[in-house]
Amino acid sequence: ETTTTTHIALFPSAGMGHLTPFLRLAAFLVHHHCQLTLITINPSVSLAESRFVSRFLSAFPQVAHVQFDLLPFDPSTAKSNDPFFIQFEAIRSSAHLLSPLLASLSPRLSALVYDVSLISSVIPVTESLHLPNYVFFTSSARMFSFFAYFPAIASSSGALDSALLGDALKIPGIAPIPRSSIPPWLLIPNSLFAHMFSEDSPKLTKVNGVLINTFKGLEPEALDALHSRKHNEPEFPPVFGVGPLVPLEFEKEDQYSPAISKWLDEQLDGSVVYVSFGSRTALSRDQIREVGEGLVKSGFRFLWVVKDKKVDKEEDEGVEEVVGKELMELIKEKGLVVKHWVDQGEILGHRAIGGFVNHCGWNSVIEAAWHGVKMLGWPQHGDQKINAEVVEESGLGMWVKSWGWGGVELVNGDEIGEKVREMMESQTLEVKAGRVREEARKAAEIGGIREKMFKELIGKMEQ
Ligand code: BUP
Repeated sequence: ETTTTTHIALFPSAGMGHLTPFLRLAAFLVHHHCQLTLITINPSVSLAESRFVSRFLSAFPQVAHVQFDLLPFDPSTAKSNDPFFIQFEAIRSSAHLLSPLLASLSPRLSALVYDVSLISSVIPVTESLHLPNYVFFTSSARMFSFFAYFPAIASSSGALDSALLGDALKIPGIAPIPRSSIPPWLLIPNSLFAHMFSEDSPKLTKVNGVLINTFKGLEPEALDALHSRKHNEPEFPPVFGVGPLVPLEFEKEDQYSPAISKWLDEQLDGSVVYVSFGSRTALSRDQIREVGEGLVKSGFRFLWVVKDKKVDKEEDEGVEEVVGKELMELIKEKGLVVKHWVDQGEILGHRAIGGFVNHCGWNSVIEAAWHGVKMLGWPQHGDQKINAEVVEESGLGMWVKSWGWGGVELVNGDEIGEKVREMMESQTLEVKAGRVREEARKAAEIGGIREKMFKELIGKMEQ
């Protein structure tokens, strides 16, 4: 019988894309006999987040839970009008309150694991408490390479220096990042992300370790470069590829799953396209309708999750109103369209799913890799084009470079239909995605690289 000695506090940030991998990480740490305290932000931005936390806590009663109450924050002072990013700023400005909270936890903490968006505000706290701090980077290793290299190419305004950038950003050890793939915010002086990257990245020297939800079979290039320090400073912390962090039992959503499973059960193997742009991307009404037309034109059956508002609490219209009555009639014959949270893990694992049209949010990429479902990436914002490059390079899928960032230019239905068909009909992609699945399964085996990484990480925390 192993005794529990390592007490770790976890501090995730806003949005399901951040919370999901954190709670999966938590489940693995419990499995490795760590004692945990989960700190959650009160109030949360979306309903999906509070529901997810409740499900986690009822499945893991041994995990202690502390709510972190944010100080009042005036959104008009924020550098963004996106509710999730406003929350990032609100958390950053309340972070000093963590100090008494962490100091009061018992037994004494071995480490704090926190979201990458909080580096500058958390470090003073962990320094004052002499508490080892670990950053969970909730995107790809390729994106982390970019983050770690950022100070070398930023101008004094914090944004990327256009003159230094040229057509592509050359970071030693990884394939160049084309200018068009750089998150647009980072080219805008004093934007929230330019500010965060330029403030936070140099502070990596004060971080004890970085966790990334990835594995060598998916991202050999970036992980090798990071481990051999081809572009990160020697004094930067070690990187732990703790992935694949995949959907777990506690996540199961029962409310709508039976209807979706029933529909999928009636379809042929590999015949259905699953379409979702993640938890916080609402396409414009016009773009939604083009997507619908494209799916109908592709000739394939489809399961499509529509989002009309960034924040789920604000969704107030029915699917028919959003998609349009006429289109809905056409869709009904070929597809299932829903406007609620679905169990994505279960869907991607269903034998009927043959392809995934997705924005390349990193969790979705990992989930597609886990099930070997080939992807048509359609990056919308932020890190997603850099993630799409990983999707293509690994063989998991394809993406269309001429489709711009989300909301900039309308992509028409004909083109969408054509690309969906190309992806669905590609045998090559199917074989390659199958290989990525094998790599993911190998990494997750008992005695595999994921377990090795967890052991190394916990060993370091125990020192
Ligand atoms: Br929508 C939706 N069901 O209906 P990403 C999402 N998910 O399980 P994002 C569901 O949320 P960021 C749904 O499986 C994934 O684990 C999905 O994270 C799950 O994208 C997660 O894929 C979404 O990283 O976050 O939400 O855009 O922008 O932070 O990448």
